[in-house]
Amino acid sequence: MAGSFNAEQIREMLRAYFIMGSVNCPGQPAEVLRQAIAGGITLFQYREKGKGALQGDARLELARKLRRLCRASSVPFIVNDDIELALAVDADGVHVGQEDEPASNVRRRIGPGMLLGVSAHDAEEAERAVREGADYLGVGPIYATGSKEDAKAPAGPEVITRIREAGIRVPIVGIGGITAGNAAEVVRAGADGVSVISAISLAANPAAAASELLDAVRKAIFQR
Ligand code: TPS
Repeated sequence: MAGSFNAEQIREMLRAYFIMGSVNCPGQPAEVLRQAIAGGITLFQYREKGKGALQGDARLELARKLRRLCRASSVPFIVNDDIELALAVDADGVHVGQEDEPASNVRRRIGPGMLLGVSAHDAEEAERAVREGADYLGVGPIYATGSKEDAKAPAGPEVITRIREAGIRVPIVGIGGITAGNAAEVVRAGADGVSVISAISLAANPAAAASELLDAVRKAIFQR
């Protein structure tokens, strides 16, 4: 468990979780993030991955810039799959997938105070992640996604219901093809919030997209 945040705070952070790197943005990443923050995102993950991803100094420089934007608005900042980078920019946490460094190693390296998120595709992976120190799970892809090259087949919101039925109570965010239009069914299946790349990064108006997403999630949680 991350020392700095309790489970209730983490659930609140997961309501509208935006993920992005330079590859996901048609324009300036910092401008997209600035607008997403204005629209009310509750958590941000810097994910510099895929074809054309920045390396070295450019990667560190963009991480620093986005980290600064988040800090100025008190939006917690997570780094995807790069512990050194997370430590270098004083991130609030790290997110890793099943093919990345094992969660137990990551927990050892980041200590108890930083958030650890782990991707899980079923109850077995979810249980192991929690045992190894995950504070929250990213479950998906729920729907078809064009933002992850090695994504598995869409599992539908039912995968979250099955994980809940297995007795797993940690904070969960659904991910993969989620929009303001289908976010409610993900929350009804048992998620605390939703995580998106393209629904915000490719929106003509990222602020409006973020705000609509947050609204849809809050309404669904209120009605649950
Ligand atoms: C919290 N992941 C699964 S599907 C996907 C990603 C990046 C693409 C979504 O894009 N859970 C968390 N962070 C992660 N990085 C993953 C899972 C892995 P779109 O919303 O455009 O479909």
